[in-house]
Amino acid sequence: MFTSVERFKAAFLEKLETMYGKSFRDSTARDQYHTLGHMVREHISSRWIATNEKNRTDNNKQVYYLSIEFLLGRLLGSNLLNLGIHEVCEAGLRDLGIDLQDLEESEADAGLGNGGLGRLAACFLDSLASLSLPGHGCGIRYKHGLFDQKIVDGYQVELPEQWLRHGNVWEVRRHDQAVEVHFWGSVESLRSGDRLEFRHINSEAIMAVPYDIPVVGYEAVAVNTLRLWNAEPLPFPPNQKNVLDYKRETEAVSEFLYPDDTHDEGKILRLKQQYFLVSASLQNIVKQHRERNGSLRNLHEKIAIHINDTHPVLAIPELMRILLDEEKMSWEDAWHITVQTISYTNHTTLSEALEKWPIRIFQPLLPRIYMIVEEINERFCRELWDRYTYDWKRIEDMAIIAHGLVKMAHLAIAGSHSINGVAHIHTEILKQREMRLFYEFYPDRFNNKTNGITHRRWLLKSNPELSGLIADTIGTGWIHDPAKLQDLLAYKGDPAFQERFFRVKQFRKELLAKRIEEQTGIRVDTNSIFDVQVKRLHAYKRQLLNVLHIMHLYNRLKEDGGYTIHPRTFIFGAKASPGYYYAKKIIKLMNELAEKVNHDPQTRDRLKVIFLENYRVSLAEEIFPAADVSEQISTASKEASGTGNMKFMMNGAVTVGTLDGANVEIRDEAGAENAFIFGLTAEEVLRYYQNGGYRSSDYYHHDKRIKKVVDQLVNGFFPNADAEEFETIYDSLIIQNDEYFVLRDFAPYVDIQEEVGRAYQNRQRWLEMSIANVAKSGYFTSDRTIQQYANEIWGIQPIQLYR
Ligand code: DL6
Repeated sequence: MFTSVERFKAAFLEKLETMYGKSFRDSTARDQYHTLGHMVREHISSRWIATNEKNRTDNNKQVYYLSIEFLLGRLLGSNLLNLGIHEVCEAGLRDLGIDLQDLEESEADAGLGNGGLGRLAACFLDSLASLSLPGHGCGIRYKHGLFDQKIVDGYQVELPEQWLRHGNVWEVRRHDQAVEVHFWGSVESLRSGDRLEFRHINSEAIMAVPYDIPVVGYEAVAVNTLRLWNAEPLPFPPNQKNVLDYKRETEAVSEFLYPDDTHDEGKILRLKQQYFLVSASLQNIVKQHRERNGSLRNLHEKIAIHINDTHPVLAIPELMRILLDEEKMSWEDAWHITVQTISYTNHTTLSEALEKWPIRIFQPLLPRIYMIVEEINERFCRELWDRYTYDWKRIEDMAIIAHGLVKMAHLAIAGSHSINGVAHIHTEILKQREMRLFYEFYPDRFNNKTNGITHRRWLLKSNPELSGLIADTIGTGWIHDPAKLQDLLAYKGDPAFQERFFRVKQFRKELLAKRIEEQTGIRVDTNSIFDVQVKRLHAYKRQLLNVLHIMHLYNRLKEDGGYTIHPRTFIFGAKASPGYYYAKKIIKLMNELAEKVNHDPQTRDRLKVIFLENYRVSLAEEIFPAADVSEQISTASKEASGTGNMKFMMNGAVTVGTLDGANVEIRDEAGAENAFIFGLTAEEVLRYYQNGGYRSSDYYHHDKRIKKVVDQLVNGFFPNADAEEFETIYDSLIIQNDEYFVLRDFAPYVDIQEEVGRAYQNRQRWLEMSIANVAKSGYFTSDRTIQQYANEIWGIQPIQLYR
């Protein structure tokens, strides 16, 4: 049905009529989107079945990527691209008077994630399938993804997200593969010969029903599976529980991503979600393995299980439970298989982000799993004792259970054969500092896998204009091998190429300007520098440094009539976690600043501040191609990697950044002359943390520019905010000594931004920098990252499928 425009049109009209029982004339854009979606999914089916069949018959090693987040965004566009049927659909729909882009926009984003960690998981799925590697995702089918953000009077308001409201064309419910997951109850022990056996009794069971989404590789050789589990009640409530209570409590397990965990009830729910994901996935994996191999003895030779951060770390005790209690293995055999099967990625060095569960919550909810964790801990501590006898402090610091808490990162390290960081500097910080004791104990387990992004979504699909220009210039080899983007270096000084490159960027800036006007009513100047910071709102990411710099520019323009700058449009997009008070204040500050600056006749031609509400994958796809400047200004040592930085680079934005996360590798790849690096290094930051010696008030008192902007937070400078509105921010800088060194890095940031402004004035020079960034961005494809995981951690091979 996709082999010619005419066949496609006929099939589309027939499908629409049979699906909706109405004529094409009466159909809505949503009907048309669903029709096309169903056609595409049916088209995928035969490859999907063939891939599964091939995996079954070859009995080759497969990886399962367990993640609490999958930030997929929209799937129609990327599926059409990967299947190579975009053109035929576009042309056929055009003949019918339909704009394919409108249909794409009627798809809700699958926003089952918060930020980088979840989007990385989605990029990895795309790369696995595109490299024909047998790898599948396992996650939760949240009814509501990350909240929808509205800005009301400058404040963030959170609305429940509703991506499933109109159904999801991509998923297939597989009720036949449902499994039970057990909570609460107690553990009974019984002796069987010389073996003590354990049974989880009087538990409360719920049902995990899988919904499968096909993951289509580029040029669709392999179709892998993303399996999302939905929590549903069993037909009869366990333990005579009230039916309605049971239904409500069960459905809550897959209702929201990251439920509020300020109280115990929320903490229990989060832990339930984690076990739900892990238990359902493992039961399923093990069942398939048994069917193919008869026993679990060779599980680690056929299956790799990857845990994305610590949320799925209960995979370790759950696999032990299955091997011990169901397979009746010895502890030693079970442990060997478990460690060889499981690998773990750490995504943060922030200590507050490292999960720790109170025993009082863990033990009653998961009694058998807790017993196993206790045993793992005991054996682990015994090993530590053998090596570090009498070094009580070290053993206490490394223990998995200590001070009433279960430390999930410690469990992950003890139970995995591979532990990786996500950028070179991040891995080094893990090895030398945050996880130093573990690195000393298990030096061979630690390794680095610098993150990547799928160039198919983030260049080919989201920036067809630039992709077209690249293809015209160096051919299409880079689509399969993005390292070939390097061939563009030969053209970076070519005036004709530069001109075309410039026009592509201008075109994308026009498109974004339209979107901005639609959303905010503000018209921005596309000859201004589009200076963009889009990412989650967090103090360490230092959106505040950017804001203070804009306030400073505004002050200078007001004070000094002779001061000139190249006009700039500062664009922000960020969601703050609902309970994160400080982050929400920064959002209010950004919006108040926008209000002030955009309406001042003295400055508004040179400065604009835009806050784009509800930042999400589909909006990101419009933003990256239009950016001139990429703001990557986290406090050095705090950002594990960043992946937005790579998306900007691939679309020709020049980085203004600290030497943090993958910025270091971006600078190395692009060349120091093609990036604007400033501020404290990670070593300097860590030295300050260790030895003290930083006094933010010194910077406040000694730099008039700083004093002015910091005072403006609380002196009535913002007419719509009362004096207390930004007190928390003021206090964080002055009273609490500025934990993230915003004031320390202020002057270097102002200087580098002046350099940016000057560099932009030299159009040729700027274009050279921008082209060099695109040319050297190939390293950051997630295909490279996934190939490294496949070779160095998982030991998986491509499946041999023929078209
Ligand atoms: O590895 C993906 C992504 C990194 O690029 C970001 O630097 C890092 O902050 C993020 N980590 C998380 C985990 N929690 N925290 N904070 O989202 O992972």
